[in-house]
Amino acid sequence: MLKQFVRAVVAGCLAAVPVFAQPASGDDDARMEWWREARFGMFIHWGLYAVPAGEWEGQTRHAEWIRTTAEIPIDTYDGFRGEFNPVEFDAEAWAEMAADAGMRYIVITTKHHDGFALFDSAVSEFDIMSTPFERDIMAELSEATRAQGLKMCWYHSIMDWHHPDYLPRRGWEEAGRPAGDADMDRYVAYLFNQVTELLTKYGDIGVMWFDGEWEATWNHTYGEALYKLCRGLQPGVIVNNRVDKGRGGMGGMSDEGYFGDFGTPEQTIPATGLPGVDWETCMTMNDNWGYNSHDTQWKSTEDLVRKLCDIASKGGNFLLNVGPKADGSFPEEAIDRLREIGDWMDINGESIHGTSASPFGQLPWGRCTMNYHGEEHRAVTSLYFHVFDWPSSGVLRVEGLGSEAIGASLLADAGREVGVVQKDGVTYLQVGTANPGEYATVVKLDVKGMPIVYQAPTIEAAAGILVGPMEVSLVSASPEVMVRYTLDGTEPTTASPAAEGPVTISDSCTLSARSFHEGRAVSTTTRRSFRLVEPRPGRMSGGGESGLLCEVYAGDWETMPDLGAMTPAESRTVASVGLPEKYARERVAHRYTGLLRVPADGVYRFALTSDDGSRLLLGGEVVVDNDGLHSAETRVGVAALAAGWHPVTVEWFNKTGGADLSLKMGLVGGEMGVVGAEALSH
Ligand code: FHN
Repeated sequence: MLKQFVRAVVAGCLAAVPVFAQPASGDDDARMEWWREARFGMFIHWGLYAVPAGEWEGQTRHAEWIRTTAEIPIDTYDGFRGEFNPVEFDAEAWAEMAADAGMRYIVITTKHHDGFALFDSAVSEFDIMSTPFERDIMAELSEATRAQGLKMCWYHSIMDWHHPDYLPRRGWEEAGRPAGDADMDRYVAYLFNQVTELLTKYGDIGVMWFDGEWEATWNHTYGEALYKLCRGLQPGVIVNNRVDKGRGGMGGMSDEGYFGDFGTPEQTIPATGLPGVDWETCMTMNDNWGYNSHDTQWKSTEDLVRKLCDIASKGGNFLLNVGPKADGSFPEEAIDRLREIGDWMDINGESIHGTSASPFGQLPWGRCTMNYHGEEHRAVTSLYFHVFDWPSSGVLRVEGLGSEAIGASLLADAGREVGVVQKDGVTYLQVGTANPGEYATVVKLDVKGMPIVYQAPTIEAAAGILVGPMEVSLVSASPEVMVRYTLDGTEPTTASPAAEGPVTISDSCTLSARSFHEGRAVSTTTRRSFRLVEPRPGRMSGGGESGLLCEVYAGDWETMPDLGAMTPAESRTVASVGLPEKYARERVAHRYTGLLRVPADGVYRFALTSDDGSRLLLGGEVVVDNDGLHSAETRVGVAALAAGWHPVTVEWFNKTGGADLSLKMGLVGGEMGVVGAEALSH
């Protein structure tokens, strides 16, 4: 019955005209309210992979990916079920540690990529009930979580290395586990079955946190159907952007037109928040999601608290991970950090929960969050300054605040009053030389109404180098201010020229810009240096043949190797930089060499996209470095080039999983286009 029901749902959704229908924003706001208020949650990665605990055949750097990274045959891996008996598992203790740490929701892996379900699934034997433990962990944890007033949320992997219908197989196990009559639609029905179980058997669920969406067999149609399945089963549930295909790599934010209620930056914090965009950074406490008994790289409590402040100051949520051991206990190092974070949150939690992003730009000494207490509370805004670097002078300087201060206090010192002086666009908080707090000491400043902040101008230019006259824009986010500037690095004054539009520079200089309002400076000064350079000369003629030489190497790398010093396994001529359609080779590297034609003197921008690492060299100099293990990410570089042919090298490697490579170029300020065969020779 359930299978027919889900097939009908899938058919219904899959048959639906693909529309980018999003629920009305009013519904969205109500649905997202608890999540936006929460700001802080616990991630839990737990499953059979905790049994080997990161070690296999003498290698100790595995974790939740161990079945793939250690190439463990499926029958051997399934055997871990017999050893999975977490007698120390205590749902109440887990939920209490999360609540005491100031976390407001828990996201746990109901099924990770290995396919093992931590819940009692009616549609799979590969679940917790086939272990000696035989208890529905998700049932126990959801009850304990709600008892602590927290939201229970499910992580669920789309990618599945166990189900016979999931495609693709891992490259290394294709021979031993052929795809046979695997049917992805049949797998999707299975996936929908389990998601239906998770959203019908365990009460109110806060978030469906999907993952493993990046393989080519998952697509936007499936993603839309899955999003609608979740919302249809629990209309109030929140679904992350990994349900669909719109996630931009580990940077995590969503492309337009895809489903998902929030972006999911992973192991990284965006440089700035994005107004009106919901996002959550997920991060490990050490280096691994799943438990690794050898991993001692624990982040300090100070580092974790400051990350929480940084994320909240940008309007994001922090999902901090714990990887429990196979016996069901948390690692002691995690317990210690949760307790210490909780001690800090006991004093400073109001500066995190229910706050919104800072109205300031970068603050040199720390971060800021805010909470506007609407008209019913005398229209007051509380500004929370998280001070990382305590002022030795005993006076904290806040630039650019145009609002009238009401009063200030120190959360860490039982609300001790703090003197406030406002003069010439600067607010001085007399906090005293002794820092009463730890990790990030919070100074609370109440101001009248919504905060007025004069942002320092931004200096927008196509590049930091020029080969001739170049326009530079001086932009302030505060419409009512006048931007004045100097070109010699000195502080702008009311006598300095005003930027009535773009400023043209023709030589090396240090441009300084500052905001002025009603005849006085109201912001800090922004500075940026520019260099006049000679374009690198090119050769008058190209090579004999169109395209590039591509040399192919085999190896297992985590960062770009020195391919030039290695012997290629094969080489061929290719039209341009890139990979064949559906290219899925793993543990491979390419080195493209030849000449690139530049049509005219100028400063050129190059965009290099790759999964995994890559780099671009021109004339032997690195112009773009996009090295490292990552999903498809784009890095940009610039070079001043004269018309002619320039020696070009592109190097790329893929460890495992997805593969991607492309190169675009264009004059700075102009359109970028794929570098085609017509511009390449060797
Ligand atoms: O491959 C997974 C990984 O194991 C872990 O679950 C993280 C956490 O978000 N997500 C994927 C990597 O992006």
